[in-house]
Amino acid sequence: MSTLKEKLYEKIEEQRPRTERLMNEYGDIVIDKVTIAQALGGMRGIKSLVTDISYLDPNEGIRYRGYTLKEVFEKLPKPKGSEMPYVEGLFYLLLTGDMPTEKEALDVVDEFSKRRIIPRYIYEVIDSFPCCSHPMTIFATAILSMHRESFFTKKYSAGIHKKDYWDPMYEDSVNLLAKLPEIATYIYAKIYRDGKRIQSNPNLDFGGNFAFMMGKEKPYDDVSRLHFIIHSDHESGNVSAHTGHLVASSLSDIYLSISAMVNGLAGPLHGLAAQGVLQWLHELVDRMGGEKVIPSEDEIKQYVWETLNSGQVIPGFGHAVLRKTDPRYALQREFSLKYLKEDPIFKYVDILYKVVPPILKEQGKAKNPWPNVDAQSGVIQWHYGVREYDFYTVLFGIGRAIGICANIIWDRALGYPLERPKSVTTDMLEEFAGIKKKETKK
Ligand code: CMX
Repeated sequence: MSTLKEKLYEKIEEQRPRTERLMNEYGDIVIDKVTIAQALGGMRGIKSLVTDISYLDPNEGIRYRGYTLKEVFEKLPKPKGSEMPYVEGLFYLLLTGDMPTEKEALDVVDEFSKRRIIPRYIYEVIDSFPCCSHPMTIFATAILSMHRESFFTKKYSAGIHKKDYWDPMYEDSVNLLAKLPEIATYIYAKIYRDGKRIQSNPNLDFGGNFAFMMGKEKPYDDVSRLHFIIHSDHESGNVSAHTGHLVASSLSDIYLSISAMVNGLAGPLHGLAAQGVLQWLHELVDRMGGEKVIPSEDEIKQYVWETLNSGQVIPGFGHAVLRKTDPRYALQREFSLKYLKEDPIFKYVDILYKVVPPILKEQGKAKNPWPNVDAQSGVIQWHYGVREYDFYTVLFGIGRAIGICANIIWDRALGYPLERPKSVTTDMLEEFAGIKKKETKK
């Protein structure tokens, strides 16, 4: 058994009695109520999911296993000469709740490296897509097609005790996560580089190997580590995490679950906003007459108002839970101020940071006028030469898969059941509201 798996097993044994006690002895304690507005309004804020992997405070932002992002970046072990930590160390932290030592992180690097090679048919699946297919569609399908590799599915058919479900889910998760950089970079090569792919380097870590296969020099390896780590988890209720958890709750394996989560991430109100920001910015750049012309604040204000007045959202701003600037945005901004200060597109993003929040406040609709993670991620990719913005959400998906796999392994370890909330009809809501009498059926 790997060190990580052994540690995980210890943690599962510690955690199970806590969950069982809460369920068996305190199951009737009320933790929330549900209003009509919440039932009609996308279940905002209803406390009905449990995860220990991360917690999102509306004002402070995300914490992974109790650590702020700043602490995560300070404390996780880093490859020599790199500013950003091993992504594999983050997986260790998310799964076990313990900050890994360098050796523990390197064990995971080794485990991922051994499992990185993708089956041949995946290349054929990717190659079979017609031109103009969106990379997220290809990414989701490639993951889905690996369902046949599922160790969990085989074990389940053969008969496995419920308490052991987490074990093959762990194996499937590591098998899948280790392959995501290869799958994504093959898609990138196929769509944007005439199929000219760079083979992986088994001596590199997750972020380093990704940069290598993208054909990028330093510091793109750190850009990749930063990107994957900040996108990995955002508690359980966001569309991608919730989709992954929901699908896995029917005991669908990790390939089915992660493919489904990728589809949720591909929507413009969620991960696709990373692409949306750059698309929207380039419309402005074109209008200004090119990147070299930096618009005035007034010109940008006018553009923002035009977007709002045409009934569209400003991509990269607002959030369903956060009520302050997203710390994931702040971290990327800090990186950009260090490395991209003179980048013309960053200058646009910088002006937007000043201009958009007061406008959204003045408009008075968005509950959170501040920027989210997607407002900054694309400009960094753009700066380092990844200019095909359709691809940005795939990068988000690689990161997000790490957190969701950790969550799903724990779902199985703690025996979380099939998810099945109850629906009501509009008539019933009107009866709750007292505006309609309950009709008795004759
Ligand atoms: N621009 C314009 N209007 C916005 C807005 C924005 N950036 N953010 C919210 N609003 C509007 C909503 O569309 C909604 O309008 P209606 O009442 O007409 O429906 C109103 O303000 C209230 O929305 P809210 O409660 O503040 O926000 P929601 O929880 O409904 O939605 C989110 C959250 C992220 C979908 C929304 O802020 C948005 O559309 N942002 C732009 C897209 C984006 O950046 N998405 C990425 C989020 C991060 C991620 O998941 O990757």
